[in-house]
Amino acid sequence: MRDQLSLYPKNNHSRTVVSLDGMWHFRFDPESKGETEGWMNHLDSSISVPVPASFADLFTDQYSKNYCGDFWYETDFFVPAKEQTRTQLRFGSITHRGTVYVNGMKVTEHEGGFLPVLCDITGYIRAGEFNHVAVKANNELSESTLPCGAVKTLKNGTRIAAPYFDFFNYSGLQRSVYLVQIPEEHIQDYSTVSSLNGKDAEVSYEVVTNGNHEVTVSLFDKEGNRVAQSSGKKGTLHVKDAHLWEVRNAYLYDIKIEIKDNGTLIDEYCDRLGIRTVRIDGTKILINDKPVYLKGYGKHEDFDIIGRGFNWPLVKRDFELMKWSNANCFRTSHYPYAEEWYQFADEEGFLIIDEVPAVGMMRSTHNFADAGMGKYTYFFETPTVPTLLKNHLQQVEEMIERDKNHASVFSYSLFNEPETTSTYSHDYFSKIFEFARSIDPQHRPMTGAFEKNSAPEKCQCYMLVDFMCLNRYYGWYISGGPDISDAIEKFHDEMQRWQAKNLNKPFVFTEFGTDTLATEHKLPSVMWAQEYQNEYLENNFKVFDSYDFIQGELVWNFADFQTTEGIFRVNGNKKGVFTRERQPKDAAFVLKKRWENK
Ligand code: BDP
Repeated sequence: MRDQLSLYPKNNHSRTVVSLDGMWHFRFDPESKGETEGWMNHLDSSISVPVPASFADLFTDQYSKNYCGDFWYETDFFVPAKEQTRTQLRFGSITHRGTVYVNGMKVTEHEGGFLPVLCDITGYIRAGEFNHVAVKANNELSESTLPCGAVKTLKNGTRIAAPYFDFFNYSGLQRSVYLVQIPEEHIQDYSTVSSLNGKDAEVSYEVVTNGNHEVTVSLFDKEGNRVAQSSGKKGTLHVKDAHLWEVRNAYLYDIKIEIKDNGTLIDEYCDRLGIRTVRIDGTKILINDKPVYLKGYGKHEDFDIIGRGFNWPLVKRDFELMKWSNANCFRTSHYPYAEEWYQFADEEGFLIIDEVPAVGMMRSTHNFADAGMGKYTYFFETPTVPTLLKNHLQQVEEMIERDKNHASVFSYSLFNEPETTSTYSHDYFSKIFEFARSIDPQHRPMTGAFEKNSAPEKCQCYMLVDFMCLNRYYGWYISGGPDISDAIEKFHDEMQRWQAKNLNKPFVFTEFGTDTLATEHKLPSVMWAQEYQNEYLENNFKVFDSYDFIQGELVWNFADFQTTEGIFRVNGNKKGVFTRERQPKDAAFVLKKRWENK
């Protein structure tokens, strides 16, 4: 078995982690000639760019911002000489795909831009010396890779992205890169599943190592007292009077896994562990057997200049704002985020719907508007589908592999707004759901976000999900402005049709919102003004509160974010409750008040 992605790099007695973040050399390769010209050995005429960051907003020219094709990064790194060691490079992500070369030799290739790339470089490096890493990355979109889109060639030959999704096609080395040294015999992976037994809890675990030495697993409370221990690669930790990880009241234990040879430490790995259960019971979502109503946001990894680049201060600020507004949940729309988001959510007691980058599964560059207009593009009836399915399954596997131990992750979302009205889509998604269910040790509820075309009478996929997630824009894309009273009637009409189906499943709104300019105020309200956003929200809340199977509301979006340019977007999508600079629009106070007592 290969080393798994769940082990976020950590320094300890047996492991050494060195950050390779900083300035790297960079070069666009529009003619894809880098490989034949040997750029993996040395990047001539390169410029310096920071890692982690998207490259798009670092520059002042259109060409660089919208560049679509191959591009290269390189840097030198020192490898400390150590006995009996495996050396790895771990990229938080390479967007959307990449080939990694060490000292000119190809080490690995990886498809998908939002999950880690782990390379064993032991056989490629010179220990005790400087070594060279080059990455050939590529950010083209197609209908056989995730997220879906196309590449458009302008008359002058320039290629640009044509996303079938509503966020800018940011790319590059957007997450941290680490050099990791671990012992030859080491912990490759672990997973845990908690169950409750009165006041006590049981944490069953499975550890994967590449050797036969003894494994011990211990659990420590916040004060550092060992509260449970077990040995063997599989076992159970019995925790008396367990402190549970509760929503917005997190308690984290430390789990310590050790491999020892007659008492001598070979390898260790420590992690935070929240004890909690997740269950759907009829129309209720239960965490630790208590119903929870989801309050929060669909988000993006998005900020000025850094694009989708990972940034701890931004994580901190976003959690402060979410807490201030009394939220308890967010969806990682529309791709798995950097791992640090999940670590912090574990600490802050936030629930996460973790989403795979299956977005744009309708052939349209105005997907968001077409989502409610009955458009049908035969997406799951084209020859690209087998490759798309392969990539989709791979990314579901890597996402669950990476995130399976986070207490915050209570559900996986396996799509956003695909076409779902054909038997082809049903066949496609049946395979995705069946696979996802078979690999999640915690058997979390699986879901996906449905657009309005997925109407109760037409949708062929709602039966696949454990709880329904609806993206609805009654009062924005449908009957907006002076027509808002029609919007509410239409909204009720749809909800009554769902109700009549008696699905006996929770429903969560994973998107609803209006584009709102932080500068605009008007009475009576007009679309795009802050007053309209508030009225729209209040109207939507009245609908939500009329059906007891509705168990959550995640507003679209937490903050304004960058998109492709177009007549629908004013320097990006402005549906943020907060501005892109993370300051509140008036709607933030409306939500804060509602969620205080919800
Ligand atoms: C939905 C998409 C989301 C868009 C949103 C919008 O899921 O990515 O940003 O609409 O239009 O269709 O704001």
